[in-house]
Amino acid sequence: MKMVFRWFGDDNDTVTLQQIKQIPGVEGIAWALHDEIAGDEWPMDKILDVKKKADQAGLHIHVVESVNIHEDIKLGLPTRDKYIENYKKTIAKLAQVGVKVICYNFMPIFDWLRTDLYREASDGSTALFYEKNRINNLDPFELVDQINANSDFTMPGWEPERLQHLTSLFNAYRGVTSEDLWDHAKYFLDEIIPFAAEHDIKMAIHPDDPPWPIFGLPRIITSQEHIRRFLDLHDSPYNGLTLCSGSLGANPDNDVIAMVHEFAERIPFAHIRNVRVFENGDFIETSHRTQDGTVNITGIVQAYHENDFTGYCRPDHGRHIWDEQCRPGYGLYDRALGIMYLWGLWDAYQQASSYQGKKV
Ligand code: CS2
Ligand code: MN
Repeated sequence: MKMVFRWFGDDNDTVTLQQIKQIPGVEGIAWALHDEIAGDEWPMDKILDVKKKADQAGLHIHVVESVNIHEDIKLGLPTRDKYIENYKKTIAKLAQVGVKVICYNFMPIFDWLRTDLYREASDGSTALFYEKNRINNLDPFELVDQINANSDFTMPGWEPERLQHLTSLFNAYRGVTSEDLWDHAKYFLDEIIPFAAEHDIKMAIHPDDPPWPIFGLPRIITSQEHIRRFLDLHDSPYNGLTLCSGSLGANPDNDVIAMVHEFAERIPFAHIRNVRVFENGDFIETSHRTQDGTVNITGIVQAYHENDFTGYCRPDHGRHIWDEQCRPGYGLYDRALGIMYLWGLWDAYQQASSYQGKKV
């Protein structure tokens, strides 16, 4: 298991590369050019700038999260070919600087969705929270205004330039069904996966967060069955999965341990984090510890270990603790604690298997 840490760049993150380097066992960053608009070809000078900074800090840049997909590709519009060409050009450039994995998602309009960025727990910490009933009754425009008013950062998936076109985006999706989305995903994969394979870059689809349709928009990467279908759309080791335990864990019907076992060969990137799901369907992000949420993190790490997982892993989100002022979900402290929990579990399984004479 190779540990990485998400980094949003010099101007867009409170966490520094040096701090990241000081977390035990972290060898690289999961990064992106966050000011590039989905569909545009990434400029080489900006890619090299990130590489230079990471090199200086002693961290690698093997994992990109995310190269976002233009809505026209998800909508299956004729203009998609132009954006797919740009995507390929970006892949070719990333291959040149040693990138191995590209994480991306296929969610219409919105990326992750929460109703509250700073929900306070009884211990005074705050965390991302999702109130199911409120979403069911909420006008998406209101939510976009609230999210952007409450964050000092540009948040991936919530870029103001993109969301100012919200009305036309909603109109464009009118009548687009989940089966259409499957067709459009297949078209994308058939174009991109052979190209990525030639460049030895594994594409790693991130599940939908939360894993169910929102605001009448279809969502398809939501369950074990759907992930199987997605991986079968184009059967290649380069059509891979970012298995995010927190996104999928928001639906208690999802058995993430079973997914690790079934898809192990196709997981170049693991996101490991916990959530607590309540009876009414609300959920809050918690510490990584198994007992603190409803996702069995211990069992998940065990499953990765049993499958001799050699892919990249990151702690995904964290709470905001010890008065840290940071991007919502992306503070230093709780994610660093999460990493130490993951290493603790991993090393214990490693030790136990070596004791039993198994290969370590
Ligand atoms: C991430 C997602 O910050 C987050 O919630 O887990 O934004 C993730 O990076 C994307 O969905 C992957 O494309
Ligand atoms: Mn994730």
